[in-house]
Amino acid sequence: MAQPSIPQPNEQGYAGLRRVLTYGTYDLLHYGHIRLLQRAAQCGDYLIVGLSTDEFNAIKGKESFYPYEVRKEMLEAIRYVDLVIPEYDWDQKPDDIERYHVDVVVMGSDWEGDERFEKLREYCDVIYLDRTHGVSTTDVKTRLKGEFD
Ligand code: C2G
Repeated sequence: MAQPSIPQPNEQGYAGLRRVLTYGTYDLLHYGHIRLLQRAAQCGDYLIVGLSTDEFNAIKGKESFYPYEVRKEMLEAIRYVDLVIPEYDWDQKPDDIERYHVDVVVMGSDWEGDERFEKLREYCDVIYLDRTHGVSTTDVKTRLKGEFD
């Protein structure tokens, strides 16, 4: 698969263009997702989202309502998102950081302290943003199921 184009270095190199990377399933988009993406975008100048593939979701024990291509289309329509790449396993993050010259990985606070992200401090900054309370894809599914049963 051809790699999506990413900003090339200007005469100052990559100076001044702070790249942010985050990961997630982003199924049934809700305001918790949007608020995370909005704040992640404020951590730099260019926001990349590593979107979990359907196959990786199965590894994570998740089954999304929308398939990858639909979730990707929806994320790409969000003003805060500059690029969406596939997340297909837990171990690709250092390669992503190098390939896209990432300066900071940002995740919601439910991931705070998780070794899979703490180990990335070897490559770039890692920031956890407060998770938005009161909303989750699971809750939305459960409440909708209850209303239509
Ligand atoms: N999030 C949030 N507030 C919520 C729900 C989610 O801030 N109410 C954040 C999560 O912390 C995460 C992002 O939104 O940073 C995406 O959440 P999910 O789609 O649930 O992604 P997740 O299952 O956490 O997958 O390799 C990492 C995984 O792919 C992360």
